[in-house]
Amino acid sequence: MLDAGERKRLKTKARELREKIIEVTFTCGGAHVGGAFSQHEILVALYYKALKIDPKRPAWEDRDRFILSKGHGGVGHAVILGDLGFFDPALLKEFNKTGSPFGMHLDRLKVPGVDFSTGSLGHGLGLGVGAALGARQIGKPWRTYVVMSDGECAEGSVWEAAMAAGNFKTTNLTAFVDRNRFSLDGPTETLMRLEPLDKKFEAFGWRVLTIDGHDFDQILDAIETARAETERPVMVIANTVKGKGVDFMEDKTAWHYGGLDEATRDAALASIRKSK
Ligand SMILES: Cc1ncc(C[n+]2csc(CCOP(=O)(O)OP(=O)(O)O)c2C)c(N)n1
Repeated sequence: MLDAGERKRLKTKARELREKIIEVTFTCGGAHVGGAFSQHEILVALYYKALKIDPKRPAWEDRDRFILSKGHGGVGHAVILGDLGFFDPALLKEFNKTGSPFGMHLDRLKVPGVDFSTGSLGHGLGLGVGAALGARQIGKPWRTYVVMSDGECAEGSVWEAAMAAGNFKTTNLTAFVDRNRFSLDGPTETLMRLEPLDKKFEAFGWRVLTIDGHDFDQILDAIETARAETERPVMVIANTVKGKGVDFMEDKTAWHYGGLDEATRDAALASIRKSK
């Protein structure tokens, strides 16, 4: 349980970063803003509270590893890395522009703080299992965190990785599903039914926690529970809202990817500023 001051610090930071995501989406002409907002509190909780990282030493060997398997959420990840000082955040003016270090999906060879290049869905969990097994093999203390999307769970490779994690009992791996219930072009349950998602991961050998993915207390409790688990890897099914924080984007498939003109940008910023 967070104390009130810490909870407020994280909420204020989350709001400030949402505004920055809107600004970058405006200047770059369009981004995957819906999924960036649904994953947002999970990333803020990890980066501003849980991860053992050092922005001055992005290649520090013992750092925790983070994999944004839903690489299209890169706009949200980049804004956080810039804010933490992995690079000069002024560079984000060039986000997704020709010649800039930032593509829509972040490249680990170009963006300090990115451990794994992602974008092709379905690969992050397998990378995470590898990083976790690697730590075990060479006796390293880092933990590995993976954030997947729900639409991504339609990829067969997710289940191959899930089976391996259960089999090898990778307790140094914690994964999240950003369960916003929407994929690119509609609800997951219409396109490719996932439910009962918790039972599926359990059957593959995971301990499953289901939480409100916008509640910092629940996210950080889940991370703590996962750290203490000694038998199974932990999958956190985080119930979220696509487009969370901007009233006209919430639960709207049309805002999976979108561009903003000045009026829409201002309306989005106004909505974020009045959100609690
Ligand atoms: C292998 C692969 N197929 C297709 C795509 C194109 N694509 C980008 S985002 C997306 C789906 C987005 O829905 P979801 O995975 O649930 O993400 P979220 O709602 O969290 O943004 C797809 C199919 C991709 N990036 N990778």
